[in-house]
Amino acid sequence: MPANLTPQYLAAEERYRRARNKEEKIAALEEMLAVIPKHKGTENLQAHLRRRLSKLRQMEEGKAATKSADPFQIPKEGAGQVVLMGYPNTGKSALVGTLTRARVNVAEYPFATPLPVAGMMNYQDIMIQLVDMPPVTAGEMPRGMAGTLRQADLILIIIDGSSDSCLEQLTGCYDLLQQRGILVAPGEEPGPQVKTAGDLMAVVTKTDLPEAETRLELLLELGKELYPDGGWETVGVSVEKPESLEVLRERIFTHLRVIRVYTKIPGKEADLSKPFVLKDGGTVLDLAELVHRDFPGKLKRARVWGSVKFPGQPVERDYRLADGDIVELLV
Ligand SMILES: Nc1nc2c(ncn2[C@@H]2O[C@H](COP(=O)(O)OP(=O)(O)O)[C@@H](O)[C@H]2O)c(=O)[nH]1
Ligand SMILES: [Mg+2]
Repeated sequence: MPANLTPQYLAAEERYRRARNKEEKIAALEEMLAVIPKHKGTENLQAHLRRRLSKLRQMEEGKAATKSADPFQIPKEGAGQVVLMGYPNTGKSALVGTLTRARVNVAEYPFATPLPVAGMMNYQDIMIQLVDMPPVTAGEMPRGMAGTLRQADLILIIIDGSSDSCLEQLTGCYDLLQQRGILVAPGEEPGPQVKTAGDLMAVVTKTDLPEAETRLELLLELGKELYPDGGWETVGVSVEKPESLEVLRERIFTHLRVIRVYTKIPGKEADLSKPFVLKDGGTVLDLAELVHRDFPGKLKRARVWGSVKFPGQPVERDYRLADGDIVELLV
């Protein structure tokens, strides 16, 4: 076993072990190769990983030609999966195309997006997955789409701020979410896999066009009427206004309710380039579990910099971490 494997490497290796399919295995191996410390002691391991990767890639290429998977089942990647929902021509593809590098089709005609397209959006030091979707219309959504919405970490209802039918667009999407049991009714307890208003955001697009700001106000009011207890957040955005896109990125991150935690090896500086992403409320033990499945059993002590009183303070396994914490795991 070569020395000096970092928590980043071990975490990638753990993802490889837990991979449910070849696609995930390939992604994990690529990451292992990217973060493995490059020195003599790891040369054999690097060569071994490269061989394994090329074998898997060959198998995948063979498979792709014969089998097509369900396009509405999008494997989750990154810190969270955000699925867009909206009427035709509301600007869904333009948003995903601007915020990610996904190759989407932006068009002035409706139904230009026949199938979901996923892309990764940068937010500070993490990546968030955005999924462009085919449109919904009054009372209807494409087959398979309800499943995609149900498993999303966050749903964005996209409303065209330049359109006089923007209020119908919001009620139309809201009704669909209710009818399909995706969104809990106001005042009711959410069941498993049912979204609450906090898992939803209304995004009013094309705010560079006339009267979009006025419509934004109306949509805010309508949101409160439809969903009196708390409601969802409504934000305006335009692909022509970069500052509005920055706000949207930040609001999406906040809504995902995750924290970023950095690990450090005793006696070394923390690696601040690649955080581990935990659910809000995640503990030291959750972090250890994410780094490597053998870690929780071996974990002796942990020290934290950030959310504690003094830097490097020892903490218990059930200590709740905060966004930006640096953690030293001692085994
Ligand atoms: N002025 C303006 N036009 C936009 C904006 N976003 C999208 N559009 C235009 O709206 C039309 C529909 O956009 P598209 O992203 O294809 O909508 P989709 O059907 O919801 O995916 C295209 O002609 C886009 O160029 C925006 O922020 N400002
Ligand atoms: Mg589209």
